[in-house]
Amino acid sequence: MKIVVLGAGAMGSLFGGLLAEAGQEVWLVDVWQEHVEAINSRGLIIVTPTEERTIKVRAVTNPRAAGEADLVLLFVKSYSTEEALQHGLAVIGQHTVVLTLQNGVGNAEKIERIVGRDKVLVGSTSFGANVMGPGKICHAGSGETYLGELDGSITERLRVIASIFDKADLKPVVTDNVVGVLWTKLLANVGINALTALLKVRNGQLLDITPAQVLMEKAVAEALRIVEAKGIKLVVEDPMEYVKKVAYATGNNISSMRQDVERLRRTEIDVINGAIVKEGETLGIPTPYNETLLLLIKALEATYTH
Ligand code: KPL
Repeated sequence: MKIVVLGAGAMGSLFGGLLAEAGQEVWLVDVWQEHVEAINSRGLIIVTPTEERTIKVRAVTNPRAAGEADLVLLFVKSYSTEEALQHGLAVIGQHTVVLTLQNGVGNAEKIERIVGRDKVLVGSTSFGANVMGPGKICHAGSGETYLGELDGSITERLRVIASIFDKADLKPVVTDNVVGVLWTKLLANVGINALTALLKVRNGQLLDITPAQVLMEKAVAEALRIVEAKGIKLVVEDPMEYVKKVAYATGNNISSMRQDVERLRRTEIDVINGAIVKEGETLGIPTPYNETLLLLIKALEATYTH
């Protein structure tokens, strides 16, 4: 299967690298020239706690070079979705399937407006990776990779992709409720990401700071009201406990939003706490804690240029 990864940051490179190692034809596409050049000249280096290995995989800055793909994995930041797809239209043919593995909610809707609903698959992964330098990434942790159709059906194409992911040890789980999976993960991001970025703490420290834990609970409680109003079926029994468990289990992590803020990069706040605020406005549900977190992160982003 020919797989094109749009957005070969840490996670895109990890998925692409593991799939190439498992024998698939993989093309990594990214705007980071140095990363692309390093991968082409000496291979993609994947570092784990026990080993360092080099994988041969193609990398390009211009997706046109890759040609038409069977499967596109979309890993770009949520705010770059439209631009990346427009830029990558050359790889999308009549039979190409586009699988979003991005953070937050609302990405699938953006993609289907460009490529059509029938081409879109949705995924959510709890694998972890960080960029160590051009052409070198750290595989920080393995979890599951949920895969689903937007309408909840279990299709042959889902099974085929799951079997390919399985051979690459990407721990696929085919689900009839991928929307529930996405919203469950969103709750953890709503409770953890903005607060860790604002307080400059690791995920687990939120549990040791009482006012931070109160803010986490308030933001998650607002999100749960939205979940209920939308009739979304979460995939955990006790969502509040789940968010705390994620903070504990990823206790030593520097959240993706804190990393973005520290590197003076735009964050994904719009598809996390921002998504809760937007849904609240549509549904007539007040979301003052999420709105405050959204505005504080936006204010922080605005200071980058001052
Ligand atoms: O997904 C995450 C992120 O940092 O974006 C969490 C779950 C908070 C782990 O760091």
